[in-house]
Amino acid sequence: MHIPLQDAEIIYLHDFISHDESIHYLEILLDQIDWQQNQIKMFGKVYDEPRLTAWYGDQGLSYTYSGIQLEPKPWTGVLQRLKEKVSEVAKTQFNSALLNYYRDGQDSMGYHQDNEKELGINPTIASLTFGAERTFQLKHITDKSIKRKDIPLKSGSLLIMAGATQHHWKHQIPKTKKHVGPRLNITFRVIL
Ligand SMILES: O=C(O)CCC(=O)C(=O)O
Ligand SMILES: [Mn+2]
Repeated sequence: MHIPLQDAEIIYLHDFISHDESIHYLEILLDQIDWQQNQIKMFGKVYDEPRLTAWYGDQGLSYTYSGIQLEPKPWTGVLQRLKEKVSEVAKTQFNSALLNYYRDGQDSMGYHQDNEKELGINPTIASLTFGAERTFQLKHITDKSIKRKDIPLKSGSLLIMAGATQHHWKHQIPKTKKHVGPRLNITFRVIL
C-alpha cells in the first residue's frame, strides 16, 4: 500500500511475511545475530544506545552511523534469503543491512534521517519488522504545518522509503510505556 505523504515516497506492506514465519524468524535471528551494544557520545558524555544493533553486508563495505565506524559481518543464510526476497519487491539490489533489536518498550531510536553520504542521493531503504508492534513516526523537517505521520509497524511488515523522503522527513521509534515484547528490525540499504 502506498502511503500518501507530501515530499515522500513510502510503501507499507503489512503482510509481507506470514505470522507463523515471522515468529520463526524472530527466534532464529535473536539467537543467531551477533548483537552489539554500541555507545554514542552526546555533549561530551558517553551513553549506551537504547537498543542493540548489528551490521551485515557484502565484504569490503564500510559505513559510518552516528559517528560509529562499522564493518559488516558476512551475510548469514537466513539474512541472505530475506535480503533477496526484499530486494525483489523493492526493485533494489541491497548490499547491506543494519539490524536493530528493541528489547522492550524502553528501547528506542530517536529522530533522524538516513542521509549518510554512503547512501547517496534519494536512497531506497526497506525496513522489515519481526516481533512487537511499535510506532514508526515521521515528521516533516521544514514545514511544521504538516501533521506527524504515525505508522504502527506490524510483525512481518515491510516499509519502503524511497525518493526524496530522507531529505524532507525525519523518523523515529519512540519509547513506549506499554508492556511490549522484543522487536527486531532489519533495514536493508545500498552502500555506494
Ligand atoms: O526500527 C525501525 O523501524 C527503524 C530503524 C531505523 O530507522 C534505522 O535503522 O535507521
Ligand atoms: Mn532510519
